[in-house]
Amino acid sequence: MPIPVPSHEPHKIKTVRLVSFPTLEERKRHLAEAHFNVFNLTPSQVNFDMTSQGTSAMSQEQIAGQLLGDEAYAGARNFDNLCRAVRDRLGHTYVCPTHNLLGCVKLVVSTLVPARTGVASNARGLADTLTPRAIPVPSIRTGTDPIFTGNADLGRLEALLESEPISILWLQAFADGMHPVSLANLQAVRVAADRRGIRLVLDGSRVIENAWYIQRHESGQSDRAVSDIVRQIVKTAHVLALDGAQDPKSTTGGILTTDNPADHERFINEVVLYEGLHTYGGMSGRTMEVLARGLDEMCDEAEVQWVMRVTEQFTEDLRARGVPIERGCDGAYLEADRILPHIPQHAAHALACALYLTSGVRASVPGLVGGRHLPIQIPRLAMTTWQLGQVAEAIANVHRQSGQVAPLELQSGGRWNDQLRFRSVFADLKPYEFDCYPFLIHTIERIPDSSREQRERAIREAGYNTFLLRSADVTIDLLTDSGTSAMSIDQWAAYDATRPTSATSDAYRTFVKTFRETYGYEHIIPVHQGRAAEHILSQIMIRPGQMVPGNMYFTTTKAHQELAGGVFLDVIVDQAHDPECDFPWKGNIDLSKLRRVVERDGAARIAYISFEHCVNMAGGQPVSMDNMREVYAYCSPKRIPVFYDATRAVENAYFIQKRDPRYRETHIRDILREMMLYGDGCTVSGKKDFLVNIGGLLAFKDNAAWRVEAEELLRVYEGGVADGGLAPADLAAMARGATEMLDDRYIRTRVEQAGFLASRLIDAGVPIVMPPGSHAIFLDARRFLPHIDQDEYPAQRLAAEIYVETGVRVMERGNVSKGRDPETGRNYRPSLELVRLTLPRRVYTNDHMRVVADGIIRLYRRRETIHGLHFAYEPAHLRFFQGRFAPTAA
Ligand code: P70
Repeated sequence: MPIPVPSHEPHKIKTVRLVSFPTLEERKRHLAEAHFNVFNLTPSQVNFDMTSQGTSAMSQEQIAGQLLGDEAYAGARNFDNLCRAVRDRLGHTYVCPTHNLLGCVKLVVSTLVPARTGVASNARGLADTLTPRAIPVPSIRTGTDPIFTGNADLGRLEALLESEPISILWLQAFADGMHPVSLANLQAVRVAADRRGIRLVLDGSRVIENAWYIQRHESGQSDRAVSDIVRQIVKTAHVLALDGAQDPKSTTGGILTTDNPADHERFINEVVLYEGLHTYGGMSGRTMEVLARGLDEMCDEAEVQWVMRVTEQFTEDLRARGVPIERGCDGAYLEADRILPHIPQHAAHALACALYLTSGVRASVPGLVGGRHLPIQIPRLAMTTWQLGQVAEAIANVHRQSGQVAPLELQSGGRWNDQLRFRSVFADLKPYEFDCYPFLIHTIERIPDSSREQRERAIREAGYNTFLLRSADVTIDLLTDSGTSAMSIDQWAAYDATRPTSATSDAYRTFVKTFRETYGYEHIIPVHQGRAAEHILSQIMIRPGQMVPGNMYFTTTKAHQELAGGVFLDVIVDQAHDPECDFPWKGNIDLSKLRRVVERDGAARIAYISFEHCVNMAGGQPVSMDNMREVYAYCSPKRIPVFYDATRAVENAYFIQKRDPRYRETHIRDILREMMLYGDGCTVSGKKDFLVNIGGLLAFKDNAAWRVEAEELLRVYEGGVADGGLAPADLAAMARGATEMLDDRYIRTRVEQAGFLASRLIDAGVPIVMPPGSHAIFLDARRFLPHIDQDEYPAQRLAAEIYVETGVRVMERGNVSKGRDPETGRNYRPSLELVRLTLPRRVYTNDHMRVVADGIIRLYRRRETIHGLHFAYEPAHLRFFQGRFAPTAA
């Protein structure tokens, strides 16, 4: 059976690395300071750094391994682990650790290459390191096979072995990044080596990519797993050298492996001289651990297929745009001489400068001066196809104007590309603007795949309730956006750097300072999550019998208002209850409804206004700036406090920027400050906008008495006044998240992801709540399954069916959630019978969204085959969490 190719990443994003987008002016300054050699730019001066060595996204297991390094000088457990991984995955018995690939080269040369002998190789790059040592590196690459362009020419090899003193054969899997080798050729070279009694050394740093090529293109190999082919490749060589910063996705490190105890003995006797000791070889314990875990994971079939699919797509994209390239194992190698025929000298450097100047993308020229290619290498797993599509556009943009690219004048030279300094001018080129996620993937978490049979069993065992599924059975989890964000490495850095205390932490001070600035509110009180703030606010503000008008209820908010003796009154605009109406401000308060309440009962009967941004239960619908201003202007003189549930305030600010022309040019941070001006305080579940996994706050604009009361309750119910029951590290992560959430580019891509998913569903006629919300898409189950009566819970069944069809987990928001009327015992049958697809922040890509949409569209096409449910077990309270169901007969 041919190996399946995944249609989305077989992982989700665990942590992200933020990308800054330097302006054209900044790029000009940086480029001049770098002497027109982009090698001299730092990653913070570029947006996308197109190099694949040491830049891969690690797995969460690898990053966790960093702290498992046992940093012993001799015999570290990490080394045992590394040896085990080599035996299990590569098949070789002996491992000599090195600090990186050059360490491997050094040991091989000093043990197996006697003076005045040469190394026959298919890789030009090897000559870069061996010719300076006066070791000849005759090329045995044929270039005649249309696919396996890295194959050795056996005839030439025999002739060389006859005529010259060749001590070893050094083949590189995917020579120079562009030339794969076939298994048959590798085996033939091994036979030739054995005949002469010399070693075949294989540089397997890109063995995965080469194995994939063999699987794809060599006859008889298409059914074999990459892991299987990798072992065979390795076993064909006498010695394997491997760069830890390539396929195993470490940041550095290397290994030299063999089955020959005598060779191993030679290596470890040399390693003490050049590298370290035979059980660490110049690597830290943590690097050995990361490398070992990387070796364990690098043959994961789905991951290999995904990475190679992305590379194929990228190179095909460039070819389709007419850009002259060679397809590399990890990207596209631009043919600079063909793109810039008018620039005879240093064309690859000139192209690199033009690309950086116009777009901020860095691609640099490696090795010795003289190459004609500019490699655009894709960091493994670190970029989305959306970003790569734009990198391809940025390259095509330069290609279209290649006639205008400025030549470089050599100012000072050298033999290596990194030494060159140039003089040049800024050519008048049209820049390329990126519009994509402003982050790279830093670590990933693999997601489970499952068969339809497994999912059918899982949902039956969960009583057709998605809350009762185990996440191990879920492929894409759209249950909630609460506490599910991917934190950035800056948040992690702040988290790890926090000095803990049960008194006042530095993190608390930073937290208070940050949110004073963010909201313009004086009193900032930390709580462990949103409902804790709702509890305290309700207790200090509500006197029994008072009313709390608000823009649609939220479950926890309303529960705490009622616990305090308050009565919630819904004063949201009527449009909010109509899923088909596409009014842009469906979160607004209907002022006439509010006025009626105040005029009827008097301002003193109103505890406060409960005003939620991007109203969750209405479908993530925003409130307009005018509505906030008007409500505040009406309430303030009457001494009716206005409290925001600002949980999704930043997303609301984005809608104001997008939909209100007066705010089009206003930064999100300034829109948010104005929004908060029209309130007296807020509660926030930090698990949403703040990009953290736990946390929240309660804030008051200027009323110190409320603060004193709130802190009294905080001490009794939550924790210390300076931590609210959170670890100080969580406060640090929240403060850092609060600066990241205000990035205009981030929030746009965040909210527009919901729009992307929505538009695919809308195009296929799937009924959803209009307009699409900020944090979620809501399917209208009544229109999706009109043949199922509401008392047979269409939204509940639809949520279960989506799971069975796609492995995607979503949430019912309809008759089951609303519950029964205690008077009559009947279901409330709310007007909104919805299924919520909620989008975690920075976790899933548009490729994930595409398969979510496709699955739901498939389901929609066969909707009449779906039937209802009845309760098998119905809890008395909040039945949606624990309830169990059984299908009704067709
Ligand atoms: C969700 C989550 C939480 C939330 C909220 C708004 C607008 C307050 C809170 C509470 C989690 C959830 C909660 C209850 C039922 C289902 C799901 N919303 N205000 O998935 O904050 O959870 O931190 O205590 O959306 O929508 P917290």
